[in-house]
Amino acid sequence: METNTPETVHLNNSKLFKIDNFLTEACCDFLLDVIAESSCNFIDRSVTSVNIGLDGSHGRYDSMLLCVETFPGVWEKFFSNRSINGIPLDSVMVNRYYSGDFIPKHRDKQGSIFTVCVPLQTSQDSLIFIDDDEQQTVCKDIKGTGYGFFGNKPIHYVPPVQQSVRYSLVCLYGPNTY
Ligand SMILES: O=C(O)CCC(=O)C(=O)O
Ligand SMILES: [Fe+2]
Repeated sequence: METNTPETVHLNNSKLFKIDNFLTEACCDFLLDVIAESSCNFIDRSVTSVNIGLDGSHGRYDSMLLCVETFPGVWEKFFSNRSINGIPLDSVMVNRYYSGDFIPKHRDKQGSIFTVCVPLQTSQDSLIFIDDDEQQTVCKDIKGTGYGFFGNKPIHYVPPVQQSVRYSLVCLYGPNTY
């Protein structure tokens, strides 16, 4: 984000929140170019650092770490000095899903305080949250919109992706243990 301004969110009961224009379209396009040039940095999450589902199943997607150490210029331009409710942005995982890739229903394992997921394209694909009453909140992919949650309790999943490729950022606020 060009302005690098801190952000404030108000938590509802389900601890989910939405941030419109978390990243501008131009920023998403810039990041898509960076990602296209960094293809060799992605790891296969079906075999390494597997995001194991509640039922023990494995998802299928790739990811790449974007942080001050790995991409200092990009970090400085778009991510440094960002915070939510005073908690600083620590690092960003870039997720890549090819058609049919998915993440099963899971709770995140990392210990971040806030997590904001940001699709880098608009499409029919989505991120879905499930609350304690089995109610689903479908977050359709809207380029640059942030879908956030507090803590690592919310159950969520990415249904099999329909696009030929889907990119999303997983922005982690607060000290992390991956
Ligand atoms: O790609 C997304 O929208 C969500 C990713 C996710 O839940 C995760 O990486 O744990
Ligand atoms: Fe997750």
